[in-house]
Amino acid sequence: MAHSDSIVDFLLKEPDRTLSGGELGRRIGISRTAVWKNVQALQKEGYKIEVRKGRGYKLNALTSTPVAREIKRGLSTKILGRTSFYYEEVESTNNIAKELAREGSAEGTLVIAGVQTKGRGRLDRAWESPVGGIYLSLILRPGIHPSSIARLTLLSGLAVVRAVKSLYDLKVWLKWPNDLVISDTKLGGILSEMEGEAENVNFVVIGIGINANRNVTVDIPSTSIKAEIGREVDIIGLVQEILKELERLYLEFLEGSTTFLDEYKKSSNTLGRAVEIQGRDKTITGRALDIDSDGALLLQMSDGTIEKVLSGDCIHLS
Ligand code: BT5
Repeated sequence: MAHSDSIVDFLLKEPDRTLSGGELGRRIGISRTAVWKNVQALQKEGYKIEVRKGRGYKLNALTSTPVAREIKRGLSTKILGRTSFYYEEVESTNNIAKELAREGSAEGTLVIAGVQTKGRGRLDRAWESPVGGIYLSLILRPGIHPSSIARLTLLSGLAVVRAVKSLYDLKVWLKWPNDLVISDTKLGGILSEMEGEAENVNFVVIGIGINANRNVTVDIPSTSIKAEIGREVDIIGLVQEILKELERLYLEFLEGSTTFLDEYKKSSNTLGRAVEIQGRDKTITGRALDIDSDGALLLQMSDGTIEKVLSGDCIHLS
């Protein structure tokens, strides 16, 4: 355990006491100066540690920054987020997660950042990632056929819907294939990426971006949870809840369950609408009829035929 982790744990165990540097140092086996250096680092991470001259340290509040030790505290999952890495600033959490996955990092490894300087959407579009948002990526090793990965995008969206509903009683809708929206304004998005061979997936990285405490200005209408509920979001609590819900859904998915699909459909704001799907090669228009177990959108065309679409940008026309 890192010394800073021990300092937080000792201060947290005795919230009403002021613990001297000497006492903390003795308990952990480091010098008073080392204690002081660690306290300074913790303060920088956002921990409200009061320094009482000549007496010692008192913890007034934990940090709201999603550092690994706080994500882990009270985390109820068995796989997701058991190993986690927090960065104040990165280019893209998906890029780091992919590197870690290539080096063999365990399933469930979480990469989370305060800011992304090159956050990515699909097709290398930019994802605005200022401080105050949630930017996380998870490594999964589901051992599935590449064609099933679209389902993981749906599952991840559903996990966010469940988590935001349970913590904030706020309804998030899922715009096929990967948007999280509230009243047709974008709250977040999912970016699933995989590496593997034709028949087998080596790993999948699920990237989730959510405007939690910060609104962004982009080329489409967007919103944040804070703007919707009128108060600050507990980012650590929300991340833990998303991990809990996603793990539940993921384990069911691995057992072959497709029950999530009905729940997904109930949260879809695409179904039943006239839509335009802009694919790589063509754009088609039709009515969004259904979503199948592969995560594909079934479109009813004007001549009554059904087209199955696996990916593309979806524009709601009605
Ligand atoms: C997405 O792409 O919606 C997937 C976004 C995934 C972001 C996460 S953050 C953690 C992980 N690390 C990464 O680098 N990425 C993932 P797409 O459907 O292509 O939507 C991109 C479009 O959304 C942009 O072209 C803008 O129009 C809009 N946009 C950009 N930033 C936004 C934001 N913060 N909030 C709402 N809309 C945004």
